[in-house]
Amino acid sequence: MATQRSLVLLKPDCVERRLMGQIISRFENKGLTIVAMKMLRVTPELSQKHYAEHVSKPFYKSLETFITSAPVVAMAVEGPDVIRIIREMLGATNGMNAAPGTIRGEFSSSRQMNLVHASDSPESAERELNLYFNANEYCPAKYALADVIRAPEEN
Ligand code: 3AN
Repeated sequence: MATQRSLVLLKPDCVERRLMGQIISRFENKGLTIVAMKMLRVTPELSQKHYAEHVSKPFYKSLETFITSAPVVAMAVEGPDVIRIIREMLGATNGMNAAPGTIRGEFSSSRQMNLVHASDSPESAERELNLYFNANEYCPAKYALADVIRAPEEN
């Protein structure tokens, strides 16, 4: 299974609701590896780049107002098939439709305030990670317990 990296953003609602720890714990408990992390304020310019596919849509202004409204936490999360796994852990975009047990299913009842963003393809991940991180901000490491999380051939 190919090791991938995904951009995960804890959005303003996640930070303001003090849910950061609970959400990060889910990724750690799953055995995924955080290889970069920072808190920042998304600017309108960064929002327009991040949501390039949505900029011309009627809901974009509201989306930009929301994503720039409070700090976010950006993370690069690494692991085998991690892009699919994290999207499944998040659940459907609209918290009202997200399955119980998923992050949005447990914590969100909104389409906009859906707590977490994660890359939806390897191409998106590369583009999005480059928006938030420089090459020298990654801290890859082999953790002591790696061998009890997955067998070597599963990585
Ligand atoms: P996801 O966060 O699951 O990747 P995207 O990328 O389709 O979902 O949408 C990003 C954000 O854009 C959503 N969190 C939501 O706030 C907003 N959005 C997407 N589609 C709509 C829509 N039809 N109406 C209003 N807002 C939308």
